[in-house]
Amino acid sequence: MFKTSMAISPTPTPFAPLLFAGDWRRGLATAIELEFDGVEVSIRDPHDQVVEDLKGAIQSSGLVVSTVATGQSYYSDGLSPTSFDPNIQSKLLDRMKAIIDFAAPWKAPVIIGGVRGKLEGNPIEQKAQISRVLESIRMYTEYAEASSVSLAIEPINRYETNFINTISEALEIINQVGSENLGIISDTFHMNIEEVSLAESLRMAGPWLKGVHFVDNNRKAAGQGHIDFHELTAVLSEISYQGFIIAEILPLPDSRTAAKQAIAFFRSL
Ligand code: LER
Ligand code: MN
Repeated sequence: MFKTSMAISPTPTPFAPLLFAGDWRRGLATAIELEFDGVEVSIRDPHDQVVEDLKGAIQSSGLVVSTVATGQSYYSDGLSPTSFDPNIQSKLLDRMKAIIDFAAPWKAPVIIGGVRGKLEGNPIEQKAQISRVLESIRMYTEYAEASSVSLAIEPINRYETNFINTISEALEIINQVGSENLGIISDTFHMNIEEVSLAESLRMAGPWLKGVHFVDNNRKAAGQGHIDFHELTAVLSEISYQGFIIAEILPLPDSRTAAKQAIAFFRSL
C-alpha cells in the first residue's frame, strides 16, 4: 500500500487540476474525513497569511504535506527562472526559499513543474534560458539542503510547455545540475501523452522518483479513464518506491466526489 495524498490550493487559481481551490478548510477536512495520509499544497505566494494558516492547520491535523507545488508563480504571476529580468529572478528565489521553508517540517519535495515556464526565441536565446534555469535550480537545491528538502522536476506535456516533456529529459537536466537533492515527480496524465511506455519510464525514474501524480488520461481521478494503474503500482513496488501517490485531479463533477473517487481507487490498488 502506498501513502495517499490529494492536491489542494489555499487560493483560487486558473490552474485547474486542484481540489477545493480557495477553500482549504473544506479541502483539509475532506482529506481527514476520507483518510488520505497527506495533502499536496499548491502555493502561489508563500508570504500570504492564508499559507501560514494552512500550515498551522495541517500541523495539528495529523496529516502530512506530501509535496509542495509551485506552478502558480508562473501561471498567475509570470515568474519563471527562464527570465532574463533580475527582478523576476530574485522575486522567484525569495518565493522558492519561503516555499522550501514551508515544506521543511515534513521534508516534503518541492516541485519544479509549471514554474519553469517555456523556452522562447531563437536557439541561442533558448540556450541562455536553459542556463538560467540550471543556475536557479542549483540555488534552490543549495538552499533546500540545509533542511533536507528535495526539489523535484516534473515533466509536463508538450501542450503546456516545450521545456522538459519526458522523464529522460528530466534525468538529463538532473545530470547537468549535479545536486544530490534533485529528483523527479512523474505525472501519469503527462506521461500518457509523452512517453513510449509509462511502465518503462517509471522504471527509468527509479531512485530519482520523489512523487507520483496518479491521475487518469482525462485528468480525472485515477480509475475514471483508461490508464492501467495496476501495471504502474507493480512497477512502483518493483523500484521500492516509498513516496506518495497523489490525486492532482480536476474537481469533476465536484471536488468532494472527485476526492472520494480517487481514494476509493487508491485503496483498490
Ligand atoms: C502540475 O503538477 C501539472 O501536472 C501540470 O499540468 C502543470 O501545468
Ligand atoms: Mn502534475
